[in-house]
Amino acid sequence: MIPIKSSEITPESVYHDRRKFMKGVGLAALGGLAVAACAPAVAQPTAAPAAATTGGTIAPAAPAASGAMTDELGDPVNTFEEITNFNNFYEFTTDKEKVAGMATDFPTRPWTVEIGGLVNNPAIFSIEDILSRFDQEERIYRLRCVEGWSMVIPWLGFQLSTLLELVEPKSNAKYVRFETLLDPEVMPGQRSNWFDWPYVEGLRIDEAMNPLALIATGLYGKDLLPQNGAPLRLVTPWKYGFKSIKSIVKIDLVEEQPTSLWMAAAPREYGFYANVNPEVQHPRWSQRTERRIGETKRRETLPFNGYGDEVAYLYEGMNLAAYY
Ligand SMILES: Nc1nc2c(c(=O)[nH]1)N[C@H]1C(S)=C(S)[C@@H](COP(=O)(O)O)O[C@H]1N2
Ligand SMILES: [Mo]
Repeated sequence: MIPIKSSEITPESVYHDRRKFMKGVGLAALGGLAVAACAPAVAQPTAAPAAATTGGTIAPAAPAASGAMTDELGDPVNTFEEITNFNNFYEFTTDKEKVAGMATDFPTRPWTVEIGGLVNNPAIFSIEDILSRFDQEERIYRLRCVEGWSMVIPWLGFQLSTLLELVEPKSNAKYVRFETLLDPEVMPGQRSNWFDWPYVEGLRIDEAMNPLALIATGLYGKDLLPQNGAPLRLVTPWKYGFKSIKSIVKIDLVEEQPTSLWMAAAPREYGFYANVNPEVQHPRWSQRTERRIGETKRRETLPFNGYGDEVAYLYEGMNLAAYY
């Protein structure tokens, strides 16, 4: 992970520009699919907020002057070009601008995901099963990488909670453990011993059940491309981007807290919770600001990446500084 240069940091408050956070906004229903397939310039403001939020008022989407797609704070979505050509996917390369080219031929069909561990109904789903069983909806989320950059991405996907409810976690299941495909033949980065492959990530079960936690299968109304974690990846927008594990083949309900690839690789630098927190600095750089891809000025990083109203309750009583 590349540290940001301190020269790039412009400590300038963006809070006063921002619209008040509105629950549910930016969570467009399936109806948004056709809209999302269009270029942002012709898309309409987000319609029909999803019913399932943590409660509270569902406000209408903030109309953007240009009619462009925006998140609930009014920030425009990044372009398809940006989202699909600037990637972290170490199974291919650590060069963000080369992932797309190297992943072009990554085979995402056939694909199965196995869901097991401490569940009553273990299952193996093909990607076709997943796409036909779970209604896909559009969700516009900010993605904040621990390295200090961010994007706004119009994902297509479904709530992780619906998948977990289907397999029925047992009462002793405390965590969800996710695993990426292990295949050094097609993922050349896995031939390097720098990391303990496969990529693993985890969530506490209540985090996984939170309505914001999404399994993404597409973006901009299209199937995910390999560089973004095709055919299915996790998205937890209140956490640093490394939690949103790509190209998942296995999901296990477990009793013990899983050790992620990053925790194993650099335990002093990457923790299990990894909630976006401007107050807690990475050992090698500050997390106070971030650079939105496509912009030059840095903006202030928001606690929980701006999703505190939805998720802060999960961490009540915890010393967040200790859970980087
Ligand atoms: N399997 C796997 N998942 C991964 C990564 C990775 O290297 N391998 N990188 C993570 C990091 S650090 C980030 S910031 C996001 C980037 O997602 P994007 O390329 O779709 O923007 O993916 C995350 N998921
Ligand atoms: Mo990241």
